[in-house]
Amino acid sequence: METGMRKPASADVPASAAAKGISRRLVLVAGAAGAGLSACGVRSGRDFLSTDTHPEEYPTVQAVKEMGRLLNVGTDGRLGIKIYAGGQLGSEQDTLEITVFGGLDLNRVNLAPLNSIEPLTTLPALPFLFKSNAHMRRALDSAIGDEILASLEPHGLIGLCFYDSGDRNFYNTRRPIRTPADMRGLKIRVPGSDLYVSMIRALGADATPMSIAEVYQALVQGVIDGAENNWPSYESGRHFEAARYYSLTQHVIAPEVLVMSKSRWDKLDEADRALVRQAAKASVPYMRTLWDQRVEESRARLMASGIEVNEVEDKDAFAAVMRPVWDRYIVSDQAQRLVSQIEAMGEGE
Ligand code: GTR
Repeated sequence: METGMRKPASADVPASAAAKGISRRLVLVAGAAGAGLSACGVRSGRDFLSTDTHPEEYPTVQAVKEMGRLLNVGTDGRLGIKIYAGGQLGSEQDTLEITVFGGLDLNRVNLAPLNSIEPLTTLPALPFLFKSNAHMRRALDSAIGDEILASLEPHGLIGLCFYDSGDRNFYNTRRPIRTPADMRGLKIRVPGSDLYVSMIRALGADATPMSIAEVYQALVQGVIDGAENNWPSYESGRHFEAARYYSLTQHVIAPEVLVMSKSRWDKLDEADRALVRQAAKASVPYMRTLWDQRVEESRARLMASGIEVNEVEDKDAFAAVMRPVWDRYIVSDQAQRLVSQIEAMGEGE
């Protein structure tokens, strides 16, 4: 989970970054990266700098670590990855900006913060599009996934691979959610994405976009009533301590994505680009194994903690209310074709 709140701007922070609330630490790391220095100031030139909002032991962080190991082995130590985990460099939105202008080389984010940058990234998060995790994996392992990854390049990002994020479920401090009507009037945190705002509004609830780092405090203080996320994030952000009702709506099954700064990519030769792509792809099955284990472990620990979990008998009722938002986000022939291909593909496995 992201740890600190944003630090106040200081004299060390360039005015443009300060205006955007980008942390001083991030600016320092970005400066070091630009100068080809490692985080401790020793010239290394070999480590790609990467960031993740999740803590060290989370499967996304471990997967990028594995990618770094593979790069290291494949290049006799010439290439590697240094990861700043735990959101220490700031929110996904802020670190993405830094990645685009080359201050960070790699960034593991959810698709949500990319939604405002590239419309095709909203497609995998359309409510009730994927029927299961297997369906999502099949679609994103195919040419459909490659097309969505490639759509990031004009925005200064190279999409390297997708990682799992399981299914997102609603949780809140007030009541179990069994029918869409139970959502009415609740204040629900969403990531900074219009699609998520639309979904929540369709349910008659109030959408409050905020960074995941702020959710725990907002729940405790009653600024929001709830949020939505997968089992591991609900657990690792300690959101379950404040919001005890976890309701299995499974409304979104969207992946995480690993991106590289295009400005860094452009400086690599063809052989190194191929190595980076291969190592990223090779980290995907590794991540999936860790992910499946982590979901089970988180679920077991959470159940033992005494939260109230409920199955949702009639998911079609949620789909009926939430699916109409699709029309607002399927805004090109390309998007329509990709969605039709995903639907026609079936679940597989
Ligand atoms: C998690 C995801 C994070 C972050 C978070 C959120 O599932 O792994 O990258 O996007 O959701 O809701 O902000």
